[in-house]
Amino acid sequence: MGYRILETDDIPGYLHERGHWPDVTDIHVREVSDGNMNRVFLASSTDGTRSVAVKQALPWVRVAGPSWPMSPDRADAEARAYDQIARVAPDKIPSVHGYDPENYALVMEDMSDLEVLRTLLNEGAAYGPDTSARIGELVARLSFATSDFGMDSASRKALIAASVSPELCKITEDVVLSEPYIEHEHNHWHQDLTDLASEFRADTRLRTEVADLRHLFMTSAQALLHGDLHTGSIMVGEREGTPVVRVFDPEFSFVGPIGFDLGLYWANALVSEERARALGRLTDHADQLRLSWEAFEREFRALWPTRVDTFFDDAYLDRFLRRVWTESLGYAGTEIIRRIIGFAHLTDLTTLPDPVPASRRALLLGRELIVRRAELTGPQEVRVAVEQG
Ligand code: SR1
Ligand code: MG
Repeated sequence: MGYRILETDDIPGYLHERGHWPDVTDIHVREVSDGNMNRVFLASSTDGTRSVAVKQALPWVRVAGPSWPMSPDRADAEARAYDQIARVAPDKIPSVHGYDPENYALVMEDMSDLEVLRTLLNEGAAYGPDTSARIGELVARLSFATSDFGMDSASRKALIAASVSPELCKITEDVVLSEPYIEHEHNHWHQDLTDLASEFRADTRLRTEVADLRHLFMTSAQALLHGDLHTGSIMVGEREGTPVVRVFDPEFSFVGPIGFDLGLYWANALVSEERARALGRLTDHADQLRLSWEAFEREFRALWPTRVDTFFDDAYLDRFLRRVWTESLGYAGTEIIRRIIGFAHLTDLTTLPDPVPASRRALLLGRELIVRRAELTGPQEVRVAVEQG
């Protein structure tokens, strides 16, 4: 039949045809699309005993419409990433009930009993003791398993080839890693940030450091990434008294530098901290970068004795982790900056009564993280940079 764009009324028949739903008369569907890229529907039975989410990639960027065409192949990348993550951290992603490559549609676990982490943080909730540690563990497990430490060389080459995702990588190379530092029609910012946006465009040292991070993003095939690991790609909550953390939306997945995933998470945690500071309701924000890094490092070191290639010795592990740390800080800086003067902004800041003071602090911190990343040798040094404002 070929690719067809699904509307709300198509979902009952679609789920029935695909074998996901027995009774096509007992199904209620609502569209809950929220991210920039795709459409999402939730389907449930009247008695609430059965429910699924359907996510479909459109042939364009959802928030821009047909004027920004984009191959729906990104759904293939997402399905592949879920498959890989399920091998190492099945409890940290939604269950995937099926992928339909003809329609670029995933049928997945309904997670509407959980909350998007960004939404909770914006409402003033604390992270709690588990969230950032679980994220650090997930990045460690996925990145170790899909690196040359976790896979033999030939399988790795096959993974790299299968995970090539030129269009989605180009979005990141553009909207994260270059456009905010040049004049570009995608860029926009609060009028009271015009001085900093101009200063950043004129800052040649900053530009060269971003060029370095951009080139690393283009060339450093260290491990399979989530590729867009911000707090809007994480759901949290509790099921049967146990804390639950689920990472979703890995459509930007490809084999790239591990620090990109950690850096995106750190940036979003640091921006949520600036929101909380502006509102006078800081809770456990200051701990999150450290907790995620410590969990990442602990898990990566725990996996190290299982590496498939022992030419990589223990001293090399120390060197490798130091590099991942430094690169993560750089990517955190680029993510902060693009979220304030680039294309896609964050509700953490845009919904503040006055977004300007927090945005200024965040922009300046972002630049520090990029240009001083080699000097900031641990979480405590980053704390000093954050608090100096
Ligand atoms: C055109 S897409 C802009 C952003 O939305 C996605 O969620 C990614 O973060 C991307 O950079
Ligand atoms: Mg997304």
